[in-house]
Amino acid sequence: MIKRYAGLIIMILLISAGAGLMFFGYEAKEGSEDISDQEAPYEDMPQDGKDYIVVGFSQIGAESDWRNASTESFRSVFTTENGYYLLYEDAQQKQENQLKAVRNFILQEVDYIVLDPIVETGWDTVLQEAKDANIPVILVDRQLEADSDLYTCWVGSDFKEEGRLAGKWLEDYLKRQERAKEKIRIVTLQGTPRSSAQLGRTEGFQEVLSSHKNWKMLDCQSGEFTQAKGQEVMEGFLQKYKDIDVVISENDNMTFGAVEAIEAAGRTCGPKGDIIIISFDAVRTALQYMQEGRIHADFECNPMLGPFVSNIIRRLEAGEEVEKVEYVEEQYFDSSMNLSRILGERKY
Ligand code: GYE
Repeated sequence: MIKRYAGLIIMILLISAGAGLMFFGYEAKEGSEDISDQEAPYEDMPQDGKDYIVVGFSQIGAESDWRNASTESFRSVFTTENGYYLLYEDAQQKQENQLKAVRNFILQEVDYIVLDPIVETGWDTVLQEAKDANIPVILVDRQLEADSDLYTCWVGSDFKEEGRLAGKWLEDYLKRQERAKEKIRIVTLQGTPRSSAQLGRTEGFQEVLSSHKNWKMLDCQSGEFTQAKGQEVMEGFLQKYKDIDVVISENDNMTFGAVEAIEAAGRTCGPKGDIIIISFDAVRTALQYMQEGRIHADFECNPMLGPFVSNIIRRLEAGEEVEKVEYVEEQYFDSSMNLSRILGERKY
């Protein structure tokens, strides 16, 4: 904010100096840049004298329902009514776009940078640049590998725990079905490779898998967290493997694609069908799929991180300490629950 005012004052001084030169007959040469024509740093920021907190948010993309709910959460909290001016950048699934966005935020002298890192590695240099510019970086959702001095804090989900819970759920379910000793053939639709959501969910499930000699992981392939790719990968699995007992799908949109592929191949899934489907995110449409008896269980990942980040910023503004790492609360859903009641209260 202060930086911004300093910028404005300098601009006013330069404009007045320019006007003064013209008054004394020093006209600017044709084609040379007239400072008064330069774009204001924050184009649509209301010029009402209020002291807005400028937040640059680098979002990953729009690959899933979860992601869209996340974007909506930030957009609805970081409004001018709430005292913020939001610079939003969609990286369209590319780390290079995120690096560019963060560098632009630094050039624009934002007050805070919020980053949801697509993958875990490759951030050290840009984080150092933000640190050198004294701009706090708040990480959300996915995590990254870097010296913890290079960012202020992180808030998001425990992906490894989600994977572990999914494994435990399968263990219990098979017991209840009296299939605990049977050979269980599993395939996994993984998310974006090297993203912390993919790594954590894979590792957590793997932990439980390794304690069951009769569970066999036939294949793991990335469906990039999208419905189209999830469907394509599942079609491949169905052609390659005659017997598949369980599909672990690392997000709901890949699950929608997988269910499509299974049904198109004349196979069945869900509690009354022959393939067990376990999914992650628990967005509304997935819970509807569960209600229709097409998926078994879904492990929630909370996308509503906007209010958490706003709270962090308010505390930082007040000079308070914030938690370095903050996990949000999550639950799971399965077809034994009262899904119409749950859907009635569901916000995403
Ligand atoms: O599960 C998936 C999204 O990072 C937790 O990204 C997020 C994941 C989420 O595309 O749907």
